[in-house]
Amino acid sequence: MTTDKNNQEADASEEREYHSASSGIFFKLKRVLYRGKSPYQKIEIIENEYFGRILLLDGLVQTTERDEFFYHEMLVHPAFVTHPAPQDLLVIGGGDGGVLKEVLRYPIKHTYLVEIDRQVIKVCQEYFPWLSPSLKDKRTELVIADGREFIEKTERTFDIVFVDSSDPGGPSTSLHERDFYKKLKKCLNFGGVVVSQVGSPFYHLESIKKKNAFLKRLFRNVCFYMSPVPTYPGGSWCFVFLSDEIQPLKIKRDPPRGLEYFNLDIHRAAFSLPNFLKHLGSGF
Ligand code: AG3
Repeated sequence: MTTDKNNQEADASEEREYHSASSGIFFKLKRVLYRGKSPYQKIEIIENEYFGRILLLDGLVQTTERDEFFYHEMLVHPAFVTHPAPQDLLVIGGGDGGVLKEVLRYPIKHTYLVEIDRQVIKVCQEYFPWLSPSLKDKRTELVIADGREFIEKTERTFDIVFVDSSDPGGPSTSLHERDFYKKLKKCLNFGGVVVSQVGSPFYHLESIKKKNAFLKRLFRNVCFYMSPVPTYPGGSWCFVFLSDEIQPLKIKRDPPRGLEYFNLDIHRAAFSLPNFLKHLGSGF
């Protein structure tokens, strides 16, 4: 039996994210690099022996040094290998710079990064310096704003939009709603694509089903795909590829060299869904 003292020690030396009321993931703390509160959320950067540096927002794991490539490569490259000539890009969220790092591997003209929380950008520049050079690239235009308000106001249109939100509940809530996608659609060029993270296919299935229901009314092609992300709930993550014109299995180009996870076999396989998700989406 554990004593109260042991429990206290365990709490102080670990960071935990609960995935359900009775299960989750824990990280032994090697060091706490930053703990703070912005007007939007609690921001933490910790160091763990195995995963290296870890960013948590409101206690939810966003990025780890060791496994960030699964998520960032799988959010970005499927749209790039299927869009014929993406030039104007928009990234909503993604203040750690990981999505931009992948986007800027391609010869694009311009990308916005629209992040609501300037403190996330600031601490990630300090503690994840290998992700953030992309923020200083001359093709990048940084905007500190709410993603939904930005798309409501902008007169620009885009070839690909990446929605790198956190879970619904905190400042990302509006990025999971129908109204946001309806407005986003108006910002797309002909042949435009939107890719969003939509959560764990295991823990967040109900929310994925709800999204599917309204997305199918907005876009002709609603194509869910999956990838492992070892530190996210369930270890496997779900994304959605949305377009009226582009089909994700019609591949137009090779990915850049030097990726750690994504290749064209992975691309094709990622769109094969398990039986409990197979009925979702449309347009293949
Ligand atoms: N955005 C998706 C994070 C979702 C994680 N959810 C969780 N741990 N419950 C990641 C941002 C990385 N650029």
